[in-house]
Amino acid sequence: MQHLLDEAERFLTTYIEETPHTQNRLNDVREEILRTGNYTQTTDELTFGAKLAWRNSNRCIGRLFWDQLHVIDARAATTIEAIRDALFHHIRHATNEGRIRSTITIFHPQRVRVLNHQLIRYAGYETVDGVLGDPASLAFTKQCQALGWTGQGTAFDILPLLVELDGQVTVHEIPQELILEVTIIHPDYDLFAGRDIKWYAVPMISDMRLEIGGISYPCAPFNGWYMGTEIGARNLADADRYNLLPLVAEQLGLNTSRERALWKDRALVELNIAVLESFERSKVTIVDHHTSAKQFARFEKNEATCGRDVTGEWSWLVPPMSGAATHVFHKDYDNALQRPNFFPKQTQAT
Ligand code: HEM
Ligand code: NRG
Repeated sequence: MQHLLDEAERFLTTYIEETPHTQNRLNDVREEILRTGNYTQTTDELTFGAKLAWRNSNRCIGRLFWDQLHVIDARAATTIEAIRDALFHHIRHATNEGRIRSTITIFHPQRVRVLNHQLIRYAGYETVDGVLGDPASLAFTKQCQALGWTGQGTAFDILPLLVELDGQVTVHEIPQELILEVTIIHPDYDLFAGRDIKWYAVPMISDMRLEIGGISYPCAPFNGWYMGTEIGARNLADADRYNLLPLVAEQLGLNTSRERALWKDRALVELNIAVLESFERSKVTIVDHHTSAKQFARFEKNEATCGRDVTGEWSWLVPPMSGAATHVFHKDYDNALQRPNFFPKQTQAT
């Protein structure tokens, strides 16, 4: 109770400080907590809180745009149909035919959960020839199959949504017309030997808990757009993901028998060029890591101007290729935790 009172007071004080003209709800909220042990935030408080949570996300290099977040209050969606429709609406609104809008949908704090890691993600299957699809999805894919779902068996099967309402889990296939994907094609080389390689347009994280003013929202899927390296230097490149560097290097005619020939590095560059060019040609929002780092520098400057300290987690902020070519590499960041924020699901509210 005292913890909730303190957190509510801290949040509402920040809200009033940063947005003058706002009605001071402190006394009402304090009274509500003392009377009921809880309080309900207004949609305005939710909106401001979600933006602050993004601003405080130490691992995120995309924070320049923290104030431009579309916040959808879906706390009233408490039937399975309403929840499913709100999730479909999020995907459609965020995707916006490629002109991606940063969006968060906030569901009822107690009754609703989504079990997916991201709203759109590819399945992974164990086969005799190794993993088919995304190895990161093996466990979740099994869970979907145990609930009766079967995929097509391609390397890029879109997983269904697993929605939990009052403890009951249901499976929902996402309509094909809501899913925007980009086929990855290099402008000059056939990188994949004719294989169809693609990625979905919008990363929509659905397994983090949003905390605002002492209230936890375990179901609050959010998205921005991709930084190219997330796809080109990690999802398609990591040895324990799609592991495409050996194929790309071979297609580029590189000598893969000597590490010091830097074939992985050369393959990475061309793969990342292919990702950025393909998104651009498909008119789907994406940012390269150099531009993203520059935008982050502007964020740091803006925050200093407002008299706020920027916290950050260096090992996540530095892009997974050409790190030292960005200013982020050459600075220290204080990884102090500020609230509101997003938390991995397991973490306690303390
Ligand atoms: C992490 C970029 C929007 C919250 C990240 C990462 C990148 C990134 C590159 C590191 C991911 C990784 O290494 O796996 C961007 C870009 C955005 C954007 C380019 C475009 C607008 C957002 C939004 C939110 C957000 C809208 C929330 C409202 C976070 C959080 C993490 C993160 C919480 C850490 C995730 C984790 O711990 O797994 N972002 N982001 N970002 N971002 Fe952003
Ligand atoms: N690396 C993950 C996505 C993590 C979040 N990245 C963002 N977030 N860009 C991947 O799927 O590759 N965002 O909200 O835009």
